[in-house]
Amino acid sequence: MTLHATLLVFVLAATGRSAAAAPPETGWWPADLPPRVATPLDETEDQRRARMAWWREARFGMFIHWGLYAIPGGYWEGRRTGGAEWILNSVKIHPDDYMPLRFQFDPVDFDPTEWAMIAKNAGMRYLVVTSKHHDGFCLWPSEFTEFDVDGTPFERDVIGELFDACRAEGVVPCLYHSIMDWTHPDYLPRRAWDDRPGGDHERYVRHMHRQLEELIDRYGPGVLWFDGEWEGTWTHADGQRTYDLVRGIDPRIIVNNRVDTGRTGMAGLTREGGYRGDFGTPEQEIPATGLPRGVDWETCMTMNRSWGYQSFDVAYKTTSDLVRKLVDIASKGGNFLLNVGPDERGRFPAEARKRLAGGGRWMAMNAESIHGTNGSPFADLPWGRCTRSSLPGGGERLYLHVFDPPANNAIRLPGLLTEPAHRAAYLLSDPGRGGMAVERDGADLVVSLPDGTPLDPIDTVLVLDLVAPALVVEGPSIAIESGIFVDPFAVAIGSPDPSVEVRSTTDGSDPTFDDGFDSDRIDVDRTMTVRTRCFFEGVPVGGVVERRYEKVDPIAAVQPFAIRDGIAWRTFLGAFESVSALADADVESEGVASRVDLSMQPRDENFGVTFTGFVEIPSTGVWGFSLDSDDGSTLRIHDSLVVDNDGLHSALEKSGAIALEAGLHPIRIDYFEATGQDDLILKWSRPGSDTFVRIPVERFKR
Ligand code: FHN
Repeated sequence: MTLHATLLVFVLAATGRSAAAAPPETGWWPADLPPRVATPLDETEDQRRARMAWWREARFGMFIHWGLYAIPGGYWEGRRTGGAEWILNSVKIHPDDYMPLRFQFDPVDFDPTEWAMIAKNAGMRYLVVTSKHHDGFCLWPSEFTEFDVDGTPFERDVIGELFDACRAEGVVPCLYHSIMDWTHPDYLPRRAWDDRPGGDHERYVRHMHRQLEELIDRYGPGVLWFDGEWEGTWTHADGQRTYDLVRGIDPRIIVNNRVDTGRTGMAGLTREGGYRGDFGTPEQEIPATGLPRGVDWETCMTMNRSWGYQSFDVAYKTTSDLVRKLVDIASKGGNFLLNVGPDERGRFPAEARKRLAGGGRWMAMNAESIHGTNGSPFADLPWGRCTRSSLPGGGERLYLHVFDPPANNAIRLPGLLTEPAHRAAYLLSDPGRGGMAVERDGADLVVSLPDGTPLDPIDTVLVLDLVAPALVVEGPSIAIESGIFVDPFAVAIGSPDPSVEVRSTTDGSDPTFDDGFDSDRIDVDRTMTVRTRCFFEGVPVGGVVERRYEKVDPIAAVQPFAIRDGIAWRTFLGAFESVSALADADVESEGVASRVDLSMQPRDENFGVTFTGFVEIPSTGVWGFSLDSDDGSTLRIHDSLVVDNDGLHSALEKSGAIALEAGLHPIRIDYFEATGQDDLILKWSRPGSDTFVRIPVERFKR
């Protein structure tokens, strides 16, 4: 250890702080994980791949929500209030009444080694612990606040000790850090019942940045998991500079997308537009299949219903359900961050320990089918899931996760054209048990489960090696989605592989190998339904893919008497749940804007805005429009509802299309915001393009 590090360790030891001085990178990093790699902010795709490699390989981590809120544990002043880690906000507790909780923080049973070992034995390769949650209490001795562990009877450096223990167990230690801070004197917005004066956003950001530097320099987290980015004071610019600061301090670090403001609500993925963040963060939900390949994402989830400890929250998911969620997520190429909320004494709840132990037993035999795997090549498997990993020599290993064995014990792999490397598959948990026959049935491969195969009621994993990466035929590719058109066009039909032929019809009938035509392009000059299918050696493979194209006449432009630049707006106040409610609301204010945005919003929450005017269409054709909004919004052109994105929801983008003549067309946008983050972005796409861009200001008229 260098002299500097020795001195630092000495200083930390003298102050009762953990010896988790700037951690030595060598000697503790798990040998079976790719190394941490430092890359520049303008990293290449290869550099990004290297930096993300260990995290992608890990697939499974432990989330820990722990802090002062474990002391009340959902009770306040003798009453069961719920709220868990949100209790200050849920019960409207004044910070002056909440912050003294620190004098009760004395988790005498806190055993960081036990926590780290439980995570390791559960098959979790990384651990994300709350350094600071929304209540502002810091689980490490910070130079920049008194509201930290130093101010408690406990006084130990929780983060430092836990990081040391994780490293000793080969679990990568990481930090959750809340942007929102209900007790810091500079954080804005204040809670409505918090009458403390002052507050300064810029000063708060500087404070937060100083603490981030302190945390990274002292503990070296693998991931910084930001949260609480949704209040209006935190901006895209704040997200950008915070991400750049963090990656500048430690160029190896991985940062989630909640550092910035581009997260699409609880669905968690990052919208277009250069928002920072290395991975999406779906919360309490698992994305459906079909996420774009190469998108990094991690679902975070509670075992019961609470992130922070609540003794009465006993609604735990079963071990089987949790394991199958892990498998489902891995089969879609994502990571699973599973939460534990320790109690006020520093103990994991017994029900959580049981599930972690149960999941650990499954992982002890099947971890190879999770760690280091990639998503399934199949869209849907009725009997379970599939994960896969590369084999030396160019082959590929499929892990067939059998949740519900078919009655005939035939594990069918639809459309899998790649040949098996051996004529047998085997149980991952018992390779020596002898092979399971693998036969080709047309374009499918079928693995036969022998009677008496010992099945795991949670998930039986079979291994099937292929001679090359799996080629699976789901169906042909059709270049243009269904829709309306004005002028005739040609649509390209693609086969997934030269060995697979395509047959199509345009009269709505099912294509067969003999009577469908095999053109790789279809001229669409009238309203028609294109139905197409793949055939392998004359046998149908995958399903029929259908697209409907409707020929329409463009709507004529209007000739208003007088035209001026800009678009008119009116605002409304109220707790709306749909844009239709605006019709009954009184106008609060009105004016003219240069474009559709929220520059005129009367307040942060519970308001509506209506825009009316004209949009100038440059050329005749089918124009796409999209609304990206939180909460609901609609777009009408003439009297047609072109985009319906109404309802209470987090950031969500929806689109529609309409055929228009070049010229002016009347538009109306209705929007409402209930509570939380707000957003309204109107875009359009030109005929023949599927790229949506903001409408140029000069195109708005009134
Ligand atoms: O408000 C937090 C909540 O307390 C918890 O930390 C979750 C975990 O991702 N995130 C926020 C809710 O979306």
